[in-house]
Amino acid sequence: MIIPVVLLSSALLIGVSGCKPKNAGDATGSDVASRVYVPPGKYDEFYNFVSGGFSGQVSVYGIPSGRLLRVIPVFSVDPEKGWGYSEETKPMLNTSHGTVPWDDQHHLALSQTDGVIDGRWLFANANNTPRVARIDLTTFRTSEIIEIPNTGGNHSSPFITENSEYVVTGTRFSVPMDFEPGDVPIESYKKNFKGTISFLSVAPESGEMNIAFQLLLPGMNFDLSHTGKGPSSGWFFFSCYNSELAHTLLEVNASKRDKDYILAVNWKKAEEYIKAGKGTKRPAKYAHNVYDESTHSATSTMMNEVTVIDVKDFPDIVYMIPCPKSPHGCDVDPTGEYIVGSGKLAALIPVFSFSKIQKAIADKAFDGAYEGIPVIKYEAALHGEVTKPGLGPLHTEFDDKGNAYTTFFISSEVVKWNVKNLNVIDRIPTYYSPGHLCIPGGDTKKPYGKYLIAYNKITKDRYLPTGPELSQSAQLIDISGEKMKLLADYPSIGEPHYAQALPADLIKDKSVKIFKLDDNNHPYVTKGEKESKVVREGNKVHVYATMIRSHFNPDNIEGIKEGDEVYFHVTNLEQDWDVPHGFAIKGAINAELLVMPGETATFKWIAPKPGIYPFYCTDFCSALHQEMSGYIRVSAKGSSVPIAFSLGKNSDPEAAAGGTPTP
Ligand code: K7E
Ligand code: CUA
Repeated sequence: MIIPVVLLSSALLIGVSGCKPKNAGDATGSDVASRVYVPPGKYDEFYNFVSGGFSGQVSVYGIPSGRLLRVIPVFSVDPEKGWGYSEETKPMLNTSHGTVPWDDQHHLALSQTDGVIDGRWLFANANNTPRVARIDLTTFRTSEIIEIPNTGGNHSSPFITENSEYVVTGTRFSVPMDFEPGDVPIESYKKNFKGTISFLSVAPESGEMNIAFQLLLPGMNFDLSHTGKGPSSGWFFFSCYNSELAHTLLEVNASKRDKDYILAVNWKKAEEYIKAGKGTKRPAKYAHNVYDESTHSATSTMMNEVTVIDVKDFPDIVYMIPCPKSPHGCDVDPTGEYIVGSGKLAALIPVFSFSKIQKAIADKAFDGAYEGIPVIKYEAALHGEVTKPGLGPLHTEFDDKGNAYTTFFISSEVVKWNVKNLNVIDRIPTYYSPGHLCIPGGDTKKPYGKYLIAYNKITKDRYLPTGPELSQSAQLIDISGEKMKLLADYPSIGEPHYAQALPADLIKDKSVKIFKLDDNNHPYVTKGEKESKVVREGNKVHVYATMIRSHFNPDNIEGIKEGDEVYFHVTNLEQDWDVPHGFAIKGAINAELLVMPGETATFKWIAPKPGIYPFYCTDFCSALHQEMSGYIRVSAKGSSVPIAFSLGKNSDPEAAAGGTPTP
């Protein structure tokens, strides 16, 4: 039995709990606990990378246990890890608008080789201030963030081609282009607002991204996309809504037409035009931020040009395929032949055939044009429709046996259907209103069809109440048999949208354990305690400090004057796995630093009013962690207290044991 969420919530309001779906008790079945139980000391089978939505971060879970392994800071500052607070990481959040400390993170794409997840990088989008990040899967840290110009909301992003040639993004909001006047009446939408799709090249070795080219399109809203593969290699598919080109009350005005579109892009063709010099260079301002593992520091470069192709002038790059009612998910099956469009308001799911699309293009089976782009006849592109699948289809992933799994937001369920014959095979309720779902490898040539995770938007009665806000809920579903089986519920960080997963064996042994101190090329590194020092340069003071269990060197610092700009460059000398040290100063208008073994990080501090300021290590690093601390003396501006720094130079000379006293 399927309960629309509206009914369900009203039932909850009047205290009726007896209308839960009949099989809600499934997850308590006797063998279920053992399916998700990962005994102490054992590893999970899959890494699951989950978008953080309005948290701006990416979280990493183990599957099947549902254990949270790590939160990777990406687009939002993270005081826990000093992300965006240390001098080294501040440039990562730079944009053409200045420092942006937050974003909304929806989609993730793992790098691929020949259409199969290769375990090198994870790409993530920032929806609000358009950006794409690359996370290195050896360090589990963000290595690069690039801003996307001529874009109003980077939602249809990032999606990746089969050999990671390009990370592809599409704008959610059409906007006037950056190289044209922006101060135009909103009413002039149809004339002045344009949509764009961007192709970011990914360097094969380093993974470094660059905006290779952008396609200029009519002012629609691009929603989601996926790459072609196998036979559809070289093509990319985007769902579009607001073909009405409305600019107000989109809820009504962008839902008028019976059909919107899937945009089929022949990116190989576009690439040819670019190589032949057919693109136009346009001014654009966007930040390209790169974190260097050798200097443990990021740099931000402001870029000033982008190459664009107006598809009006190159009509064989793009084609439109009508798709019922505000399509959201746009998913390509593992064979690359079938493209699934999920109309949020549609009562069926259309499945398009790539070979039919090709035939339709060859035969010119067009139904006129949309803003100059040929529209392929719906029937000519259609493989078939899944009829009566459920209400509010959003997203589809695939298993390794020819089945598709679609989430239904309104009817709160996941529905399994056969891609070839389009018959519904099974359905399972979710709690409640799922958005995306994830099957490890479920959008690649090689799905690992064992588990499915549904990311639910509404949690209501699933967990102990925690005030007005409940954590969003993930649900792990066993898809190894004919029938789906609910295995577990677990809370998630932020609001997950898309997620990706890969077999743990693919990357777990490549995970970095320490940074080699010898390879640390940070300009302010201190490679041994003897090199610790404090250097004044005008009103700037550089503290070259070290950390090792369980002291700082130096730990007594004097001669700092009110208003000085003090930079604490702290190097963690440890060369052991899992021994970070932290750094915090009383009253500092900053977050802590959390410094990994072999790494240097910098804490900027404007010396406040005269007095004594304790600092300490924030990460419990040894039995004597509580002793890992120090004092800074701040003197008045005109004071003659000289710079002095020491470790172990106690006031009672008898008690001064060990350390490296410095005059
Ligand atoms: Cu459906 Cu932003 Cu991919 Cu959310 S989106 S659910
Ligand atoms: Cu170092 Cu606690």
